[in-house]
Amino acid sequence: MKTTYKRSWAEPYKMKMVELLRMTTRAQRLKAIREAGFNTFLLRSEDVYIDLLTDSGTSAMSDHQWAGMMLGDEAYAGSRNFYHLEKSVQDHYGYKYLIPTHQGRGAEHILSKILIRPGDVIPGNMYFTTTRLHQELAGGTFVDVIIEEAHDPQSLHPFKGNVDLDKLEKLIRQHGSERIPYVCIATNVNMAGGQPISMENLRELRALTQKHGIRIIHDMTRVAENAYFIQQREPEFAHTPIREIVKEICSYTDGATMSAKKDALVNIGGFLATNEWDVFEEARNMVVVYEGLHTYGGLAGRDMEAMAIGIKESLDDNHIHARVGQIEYLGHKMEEFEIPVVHPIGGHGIFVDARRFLPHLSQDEFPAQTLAAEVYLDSGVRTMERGIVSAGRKPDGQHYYPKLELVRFTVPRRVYTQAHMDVIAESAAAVLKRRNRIKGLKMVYEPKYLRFFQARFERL
Ligand code: PM9
Repeated sequence: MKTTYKRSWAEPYKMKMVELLRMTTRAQRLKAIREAGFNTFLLRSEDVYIDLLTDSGTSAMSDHQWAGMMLGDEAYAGSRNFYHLEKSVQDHYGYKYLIPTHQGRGAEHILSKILIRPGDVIPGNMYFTTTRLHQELAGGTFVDVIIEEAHDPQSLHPFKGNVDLDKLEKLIRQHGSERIPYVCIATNVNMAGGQPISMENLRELRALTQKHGIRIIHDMTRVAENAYFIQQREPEFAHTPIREIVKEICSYTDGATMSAKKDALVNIGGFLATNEWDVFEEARNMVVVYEGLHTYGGLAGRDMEAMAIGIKESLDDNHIHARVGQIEYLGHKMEEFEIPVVHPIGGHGIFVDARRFLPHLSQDEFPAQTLAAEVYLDSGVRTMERGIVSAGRKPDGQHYYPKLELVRFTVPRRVYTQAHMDVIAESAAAVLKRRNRIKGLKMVYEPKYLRFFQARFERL
């Protein structure tokens, strides 16, 4: 779907400092990617020109956030930055109780341990790697209840993050609501290509879960980007500010896990938020075992201060319009080069369909892993595999074979320019031109958990 925008957007900030990048030759990159076992996670960042591995912890902070870092109160207990963060979460998202954690998975770990009992089922709008693993480690089974369109890279559905309510209802009938501790709802679903859930769907989901007495836990890692799509695509919200849309989204949920390294514009940090006193009390006790005291949860005071300020900045309409505008610019550029991208264009990056890009490779030859390595080799642009390697293995040891076999060109917030976007699209186009000569990979080392981070490959 081509989004038409009437006037050019531009960033609502200017640059005060720059970070110099190292340019490399193809020979240097070949050596680097071989040493990295054809896994872009194992490259040294010094060997990367434009880093689109992730939007996680890679944002540029504002001068206000940096000034906030100087106000860090590094007391072991009761830091004033904790209280500022708590107020920021309450004011902007509306959740009552806050437990800071070192990052998103810290919150997932604690929440899963508290709410999931062995044999429980956790429905969700597509899996996320760390989230599902924590659910499984707590004895639960994740069940995907996202709409079918989400698994089709070419479907133009405007809200591919929506829950299929019939699927969910069937699951509730099958297992009983007592075996479903919560429905796990991600805003702007990462693994589907940064695709939003609609407010309409959320309202219906809320009504259904309330009927059955089931909680909704919100993975709010990219909630502001989701709010942008609601504003653009649901007529009721065309004139509603992003911050109000975000607050309404959160109001339909009972608690949240957050990786603040994305939307909230910080390099480290996350939290667990809940409206339930009992859950809070248990989490507050558990956080001291795994993360740190409940008023810092593994973070320095300065990091909590940067997060409190980042949350506010992330909900500014001009910020989010420029943020997603840059992604759309890159997406349209790629479309001009006929690169098979996931549609509609998502909120945090461009997802390239590796099955269509490299149709001669079977999924067992790791097309997305191969493509990520080839793009790096071409230009030093680092991307990430989001296909069979990321999906990992089922508890019974079999591979998950996801329908989506994607390479994610993830754009950090407030970091790169439009010219960088041009270079990125041109590099993908250069690889497309010689795609017939590209051979697949075989996995030669596979770690037990979250294998995509450290697996190693060789060329076939
Ligand atoms: N997401 C990403 O690059 C970083 C690590 S996985 C490659 O997309 C969601 C929707 C995420 C996410 C991390 C986490 C975990 C939870 N939910 O990385 O632990 O996208 O802060 O958050 C990554 P942490």
